[in-house]
Amino acid sequence: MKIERFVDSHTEGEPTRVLLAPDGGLFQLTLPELIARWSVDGRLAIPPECLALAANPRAADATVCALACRPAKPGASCGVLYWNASAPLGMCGHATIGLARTLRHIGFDLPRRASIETRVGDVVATSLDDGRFAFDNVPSRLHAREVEVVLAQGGVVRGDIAWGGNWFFIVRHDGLAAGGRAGRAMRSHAEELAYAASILDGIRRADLRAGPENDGLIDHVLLSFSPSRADARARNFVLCPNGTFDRSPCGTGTSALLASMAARGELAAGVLWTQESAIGSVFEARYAALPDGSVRPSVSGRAFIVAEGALVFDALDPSRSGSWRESP
Ligand code: PYC
Repeated sequence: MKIERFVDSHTEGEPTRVLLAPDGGLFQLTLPELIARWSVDGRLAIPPECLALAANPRAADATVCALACRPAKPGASCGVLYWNASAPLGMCGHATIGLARTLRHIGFDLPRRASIETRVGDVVATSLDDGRFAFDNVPSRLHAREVEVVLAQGGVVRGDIAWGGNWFFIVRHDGLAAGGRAGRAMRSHAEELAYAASILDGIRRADLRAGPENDGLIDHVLLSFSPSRADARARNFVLCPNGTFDRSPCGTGTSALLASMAARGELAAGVLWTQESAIGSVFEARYAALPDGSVRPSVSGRAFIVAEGALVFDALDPSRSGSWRESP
């Protein structure tokens, strides 16, 4: 499978690299075929040279790759596999908005409401009249409340574990939870990154797992703060599995937060939630309640194309397929 063509975009500040077949269209494999091809002992493992497409020196280290492939089911527009520099993602909200924007950009016949297959379920991307895109996410749910994580430097944090297409550990500093503490504003990116990383480290040391989806791997930490914008309800800082933070308000993280707030009775179905990101961009979100107690979030935002072209693999480049390697 030759990966050659790409289109880069950002969604509310967070980069997406859509990977396309050499003819500039979808890869002819379906998502199940791609997953079978890239699985080792039943586990999906993105080949190192593909992980490298989402990392320095080929890409900003926050980049999420989206490999667009042929749909497996009738009625779907395409399948997509998401990964960042370290591992596959389940769903990716900002990248779904980036993918929809990119498919429009390349002239793909994308219906106004397009069903897109991801490895954790189908989502629906909608083109909005004002140029934004929205996606109806996979069912999202609260898994556990007020779980304690012990930090290596001492102290304990309490958070909710929720699914929004990835597993999130959510720590609330927004002051909105009933009976909770007063909110605080986000500090510097470096301070929140260190704080979130210490929480993820505590989760890993305790081998804390969530529900069955994605093998229960809790690989994202969402810190929720008081907003800096008058039009937002809260601001988040989301640590991703590769150690970077999400510059967008994180579509799957916003979904997990909505599921948690819904279960806690803090946000009613259909009510608009405006989520500010670590850099001050916003997503709008709301949810519909599902009969099994989970929720279906719908999240919207803007994406912008920033580059398109062909990847070049120079035989003399020590970094052509990932980390620095001297050529023999
Ligand atoms: O928007 O869902 C998202 C996301 C996950 C990781 C980075 N962005």
